[in-house]
Amino acid sequence: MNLVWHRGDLRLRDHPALLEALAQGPLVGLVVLDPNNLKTSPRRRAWFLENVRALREAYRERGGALWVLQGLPWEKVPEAARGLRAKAVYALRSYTPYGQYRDERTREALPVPLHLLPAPHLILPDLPRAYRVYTPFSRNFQGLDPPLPAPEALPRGPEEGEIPREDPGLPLPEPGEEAARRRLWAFLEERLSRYHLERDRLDGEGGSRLSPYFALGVLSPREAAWEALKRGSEGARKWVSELLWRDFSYHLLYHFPHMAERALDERFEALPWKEDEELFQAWYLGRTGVPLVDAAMRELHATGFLSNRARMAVAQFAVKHLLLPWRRAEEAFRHLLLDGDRAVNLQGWQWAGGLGVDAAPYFRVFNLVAQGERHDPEGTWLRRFAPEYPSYLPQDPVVDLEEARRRYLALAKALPK
Ligand code: FAD
Ligand code: IRF
Repeated sequence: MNLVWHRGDLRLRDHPALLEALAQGPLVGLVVLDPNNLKTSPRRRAWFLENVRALREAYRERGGALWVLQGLPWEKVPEAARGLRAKAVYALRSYTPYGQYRDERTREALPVPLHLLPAPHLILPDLPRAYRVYTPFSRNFQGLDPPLPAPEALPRGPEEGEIPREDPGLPLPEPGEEAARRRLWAFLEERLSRYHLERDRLDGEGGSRLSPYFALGVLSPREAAWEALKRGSEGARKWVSELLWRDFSYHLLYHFPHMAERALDERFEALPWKEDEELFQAWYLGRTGVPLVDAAMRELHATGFLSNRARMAVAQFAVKHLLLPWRRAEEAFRHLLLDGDRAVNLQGWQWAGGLGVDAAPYFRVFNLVAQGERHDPEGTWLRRFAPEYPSYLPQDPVVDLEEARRRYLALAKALPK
């Protein structure tokens, strides 16, 4: 008997560890509900739990069994291994700081080997060379191995553990691998070829909305990229380049773990960040008087999703115009997102905020009126989420956009070279 330990890979397809274990004989799947991962918002806990439930169903449909235990992995994985007399534990390697710590600690506590296989990234995060700029990083992409099929049948085994229910407080997308794949297929057929033209829409309808699935590994990014590249349009290449941004995020955090706490370019830590609770709440709740920012933050609270354009705008506004302590804002923002992911969100914030990721020049500051008019030309998105505004012009804003822009530029210019 072997154990296949699922973590951020709640799927059966394109899963090297599952196939490797299957080749060895009988197996049981395992998810550990880890308090270190689950101290987040109810919506995110619920999204994780519902996808675990879907994974258990997928195991059952193939005749297999998924154990779900609650507690610390370095206690629960050895417990499961002993209970099942497992010969080994198989999992996909994690590259995040906590994931690496957890896996080492679990390895030490296990009476049997822990085999960590490379996860199907487009570019493995642990390249020997560390890049801070996306384009040279992306040149490491050398095509893809074809995705692996899901096992048609799984060996029978005992099932153990309840999956708790949690009220997410908002409607969730349909969980599970089959739902993710239906969405992928619809996107590939209906929108992929126009992706490069539509991806900046503020309503997010130009994109795939697959990020909540990618965040939990319900869908394999390698499989998604493989399917897109088969279709080979300009839209497909652009879409795959966004999946590479995802891997770039893991790469950055792997090589520069300090960016979880400080700006990648640490000089920016010296900006006069404003510990102003009222200002923070105005931003967080979407009451800044800047229509684009307010619509975005309210959409995020209501739905757990936001387009990339809107994310860039609200993050940049928080960092550059408001000088809010960016770590706190980044964290609060992440707990609202169903796709919230530490590595990707940190990259997004530090890129949009000009804090050292990529070649994003600090002096680029969005015009939040023009952005709204350009990327929501009919104003439908604005009317939906912030209907009190007749246009993208600020109304009694917490800061004057132009003044705040100049203040930020002067501060940034004065930083030591
Ligand atoms: P699509 O446009 O269909 O792209 C396909 C996939 O590529 C996405 O699902 C996602 O996995 C990946 N991707 C797309 N854009 C990016 C990007 N800029 N960086 C990294 N990966 C990308 N994405 C998250 O998944 N989790 C986060 O916590 C997160 N936080 C962000 C914070 C900020 C400030 C910014 C600017 C971006 C953030 N992003 C985050 C990236 C991006 O906004 C979302 O992945 C995207 O909007 C999701 O929509 P989609 O699935 O329709 O993407
Ligand atoms: N992985 C686990 O093994 N156990 C859990 O309880 C997890 N809960 C999560 C909740 C949310 C909202 C997300 C991800 C998880 N993950 C859990 C996946 C982790 O990201 C993954 O384990 C990673 O390796 C830890 I989003 O850094």
